[in-house]
Amino acid sequence: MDEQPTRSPEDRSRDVTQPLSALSPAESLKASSDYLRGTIAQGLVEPLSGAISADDQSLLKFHGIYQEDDRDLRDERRRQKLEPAFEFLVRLRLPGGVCSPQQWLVLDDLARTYANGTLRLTTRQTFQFHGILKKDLKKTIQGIDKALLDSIGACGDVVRGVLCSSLPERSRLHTELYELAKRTSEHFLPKTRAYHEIWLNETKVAGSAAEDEPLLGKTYLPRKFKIAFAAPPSNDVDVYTHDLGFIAIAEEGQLVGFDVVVGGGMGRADNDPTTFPRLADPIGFCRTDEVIAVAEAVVSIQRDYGDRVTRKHARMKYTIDSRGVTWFRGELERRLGRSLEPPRPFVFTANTDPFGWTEGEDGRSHFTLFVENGRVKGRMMEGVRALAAIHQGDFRLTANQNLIIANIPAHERGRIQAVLAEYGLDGGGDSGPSLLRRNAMACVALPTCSLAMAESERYLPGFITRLEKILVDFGLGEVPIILRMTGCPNGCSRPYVAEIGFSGRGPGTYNLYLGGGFHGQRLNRLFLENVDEETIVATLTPIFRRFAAERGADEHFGDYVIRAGLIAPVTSGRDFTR
Ligand code: SRM
Ligand code: SF4
Repeated sequence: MDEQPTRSPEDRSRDVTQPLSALSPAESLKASSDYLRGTIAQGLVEPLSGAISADDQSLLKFHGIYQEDDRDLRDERRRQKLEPAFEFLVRLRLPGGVCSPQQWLVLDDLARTYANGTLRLTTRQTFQFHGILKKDLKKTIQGIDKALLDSIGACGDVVRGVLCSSLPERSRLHTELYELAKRTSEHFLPKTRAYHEIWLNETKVAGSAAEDEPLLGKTYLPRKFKIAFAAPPSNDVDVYTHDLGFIAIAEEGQLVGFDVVVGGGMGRADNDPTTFPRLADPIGFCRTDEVIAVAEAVVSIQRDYGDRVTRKHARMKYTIDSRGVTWFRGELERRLGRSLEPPRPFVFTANTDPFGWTEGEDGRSHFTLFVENGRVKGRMMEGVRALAAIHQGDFRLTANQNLIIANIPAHERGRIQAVLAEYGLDGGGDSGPSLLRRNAMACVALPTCSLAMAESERYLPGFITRLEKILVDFGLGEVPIILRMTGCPNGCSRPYVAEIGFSGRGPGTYNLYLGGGFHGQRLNRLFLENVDEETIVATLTPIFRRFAAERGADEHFGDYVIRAGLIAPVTSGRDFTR
């Protein structure tokens, strides 16, 4: 583990110089929480309700847990004068998305025993359990701990799980990036023992008032903070949507360092132009051994300058938007004590996953399994369980909600293929689902997400069936088009970089966005507001027809709608709301 980061006396003084009363209520809650303990332990054993208090719900997020309720049952329970069907989501911290087959088997057991019998692979390369009751939360976390995994800092105002390109065919580079993602994640882990005390029965050490968060202090960060490592030509982590991104630069096959990009994010609110998605800006190049120092300096700037008064303005993208990239670079260089070299050239070609079999440089094989919207359930869940029982490599979750059965020794490939075939999971190649479906993503939304305004995960598969037919009729079945959907404007499936994006507005209605960059390099723009499926299909059909007739060689759909004058390109975050 890296040395504990420290704050300078100047940084530490920030804890006391800002009067908490002037800040958002979330700040006082964090400050008075005794380093994220609150009254969570008491709330867990309170027998009269399946819920816990509102303040503890906010603190629970730092432990990787959200309180939700089954929204399908809301009306009926209200009629019966019952409290909502409260349940909890547990999100693991899994840097780089890698786990062992043994860990998979434990998680599969936990999903069947305490959750809703499914595993959800998220857009940030980790697992979520849905539907856990309050009484089973502790047992679930203890089960996760037994598998040498945890959910610390998977949510909350901290550095979240760190992403890393999945790179099935580039074994050496993946090893290097994965190690860095893990180190970076560990470096920023909260230091409080609250998680161990509450969930794992660790005894609080007497006099632990001396406990401290050396880097972040007791108010942690103003808001969530996301980091990703990408390896061109693959942008499978959508690096520009991150607060901080590291883009691997290789020379003569060797990793020499990273281009650093800062200030990305997707979240926005409807009818509030002060909120907008934003893509990260390049600010320089750093050597591989400088990654942690750069990350720490960037995080410390956001700690000190992020907006702690207005929470919806608290992400680092707004800090950079308000103060400017030049200011940010200057502040970063001041904290680093040196100038950053200019960014180096690289090329991204796609943000999707290569499906089916690939072979790594070391001769090991990898199979990328398409998991529709990340939901592992039913026959697929049985199949992956059977794979986990014999697999000698590891599992790799992708940021596109898919699963790689990775590092299969040559002599084992036949056995793995046989299990894939037995469970009908071998259709990752050309015979499988359409390109549109394989490259699409939907966020969770209903029935668990408390912020959802429309369906997403449950709705997208059927909607895609409708679009697939239209695309095939126009001869576009083999043209990759990136389509993403969410049930609200928060952007959990990163819809604002999709060529076709949807965000839910209400039951059965969505905003339609067009013109995103094929490999995540350009935001899309609002094309139609608050429309239903019939309107969307009636709108997209003639656009697809024109695309088929007028498409340039290898032209992508997002580029075409701009060239054809159907929509103006978005050039900055603020421009998104224009
Ligand atoms: Fe998200 C909140 C699900 C990736 C932006 N997100 C939520 C919550 C926890 C709802 C809540 O606060 O009560 C959702 C839980 C629903 C459920 O029942 O599972 C939720 N987010 C997800 C996941 C599971 C979607 C998925 O289909 O995979 C993803 C879990 C990622 C993980 O493993 O950590 C997920 N969320 C994202 C991403 C994509 C990314 O990070 O690459 C984004 C956009 C990028 C960004 O952060 O800007 C994202 N989620 C949000 C936001 C808006 C943040 C903002 O800056 O405004 C919220 C709302 C909030 O934080 O207040 C949110
Ligand atoms: Fe929930 Fe909205 Fe995120 Fe979808 S985008 S999971 S509806 S918060």
